[in-house]
Amino acid sequence: MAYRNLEIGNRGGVRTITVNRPDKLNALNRDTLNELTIAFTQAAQDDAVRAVVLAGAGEKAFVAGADIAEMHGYTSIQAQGFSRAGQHLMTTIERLDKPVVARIQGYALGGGLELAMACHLRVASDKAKFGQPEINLGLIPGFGGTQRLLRLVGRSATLELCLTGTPINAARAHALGLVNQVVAPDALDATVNALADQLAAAAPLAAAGILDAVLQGGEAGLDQGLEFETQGFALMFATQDMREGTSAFLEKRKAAFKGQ
Ligand code: CO8
Repeated sequence: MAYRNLEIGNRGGVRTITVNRPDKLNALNRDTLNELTIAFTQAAQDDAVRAVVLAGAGEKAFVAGADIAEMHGYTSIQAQGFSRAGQHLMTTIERLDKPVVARIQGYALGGGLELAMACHLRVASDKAKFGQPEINLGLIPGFGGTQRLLRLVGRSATLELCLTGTPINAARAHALGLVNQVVAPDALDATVNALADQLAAAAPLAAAGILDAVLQGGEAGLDQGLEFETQGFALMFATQDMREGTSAFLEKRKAAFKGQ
């Protein structure tokens, strides 16, 4: 399908989805939200895709938030629909059964930070900036920011970011556990590509099982989460990949996983 606001690339088992509105710092308007939802749904359905990289076009921003110009005229009902569409997208990304890496080179603000937080891993340039500036617009985060930020960095930092609206730099984001890696801008692509390649080469059903146990199990109580893990662990013994992985270890060779 042809997208107006996205660019799609494929490299081996890695699909790259790039938000492509650099003149608006990749702000998320309704069309872009819809296109992203379609692109991630297609990535989920395509067996050739083993890992996804989500990026923003241009040097300045990953995504500078929801499109303020579009939101400005919304009624409450339209805002509700917009928020729901955003939440649906974020949940679609988070529940993808293949790993998703956010490549963050500049601003990740508001809906942009929420989008990055819906991804499973985040790699940032040391020039990146992270924030929930909605309060400066008389708003609160609406694409899951209050909830995913809370789960990633805890209550104290979440309240600081949301109540002050002041962005933090990449070093602080790393110290808080908001991003997995921070690298120099000219090392960003190589780092993201190496990570995505590693994820794409891993056993796909095991990756799906880990995502499920951590994300779904993590929302349940400990006993329920551990039971989730036991069920997922046992399920792996029905896969060819588990036989292949353990055989390869015993035969001292590299495993070739097929996702079966
Ligand atoms: N929406 C729309 N346009 C934007 C946005 C945005 N979020 N961010 C930047 N742009 C546009 C600017 O308007 C400008 O367009 P133009 O050239 O036509 O005037 C262009 O991008 C370049 O931006 P600047 O000239 O402002 O670039 P600067 O380098 O001077 O500043 C900043 C960069 C600091 C990132 C600045 O652009 C900025 O503060 N942007 C807004 C950041 C923000 O507040 N984001 C949060 C938005 S609210 C949100 O995300 C809520 C999500 C949940 C919604 C739930 C729905 C109910």
